[in-house]
Amino acid sequence: MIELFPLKGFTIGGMNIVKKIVSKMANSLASPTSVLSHPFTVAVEGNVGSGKTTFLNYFNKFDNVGVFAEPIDLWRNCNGYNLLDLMYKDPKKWSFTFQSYVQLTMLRQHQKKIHQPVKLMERSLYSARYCFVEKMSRDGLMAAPSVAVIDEWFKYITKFEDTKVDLIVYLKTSPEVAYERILKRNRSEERTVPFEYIQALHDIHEDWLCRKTLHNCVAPVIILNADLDRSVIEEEYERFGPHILNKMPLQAEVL
Ligand code: TTP
Ligand code: MG
Repeated sequence: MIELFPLKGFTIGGMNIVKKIVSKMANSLASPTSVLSHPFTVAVEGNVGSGKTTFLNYFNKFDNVGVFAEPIDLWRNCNGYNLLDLMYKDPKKWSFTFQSYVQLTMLRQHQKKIHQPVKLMERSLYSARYCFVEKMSRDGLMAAPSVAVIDEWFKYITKFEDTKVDLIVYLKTSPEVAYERILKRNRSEERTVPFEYIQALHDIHEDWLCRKTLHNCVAPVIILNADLDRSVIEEEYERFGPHILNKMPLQAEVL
């Protein structure tokens, strides 16, 4: 330890007590392993194409925020298999496999430890279950026994692991805008996604996060107008910045 200033202290049983305390404090401040057990955790939710990644990129510049983008690269390459592509090509066959892997990789995101006091995640275990598995189940693309297995894992994980979300930021888009963005970015796996799918996912997000009629809304929700163009969207982010960075408690009117 670097001696910042000379300390005399006093001695008990051959130990200089003041030096010992200062040394402990300095070590705990400098230690690269000083992680927080539960950072203020913000899940960024919203339809496919709502701009979650753009939102995360904006908040990445703050020193006190740890940002976790969705593990889509893993979904595209699970031991050489593109599960996202398989799921869109043959959803009846692959939805369960895909959603099982989504659930595992999202759990890992929840478990990741950080040094910053705020953790910003693109999606969560919750939207995977409450929006996507929900949709696949409604459409008969995932059979009831498969949904039951996903649910058993979901219940076990959320009971025994720290998957707590403290705030949800809902990037609300109209389905038309989300669909236009999906077409524009042209992700190869998403080429066959019809507008009706995006419309239905929108309704499910709305039921879950706005109307609160579907499943369990696990945290307070901030709703942003994510239809806004990229050129002005940062103003919308900044409006809610203090809440997202946990610097201002939420007032009822923004919920
Ligand atoms: P999103 O999780 O919505 O991510 P995105 O990058 O498309 O969103 P944004 O533009 O707002 O950044 O979806 C990624 C892809 O994965 C999309 O094709 C939908 C699919 N998906 C599922 O099928 N099941 C799931 O559980 C999740 C989380 C995504
Ligand atoms: Mg994204």
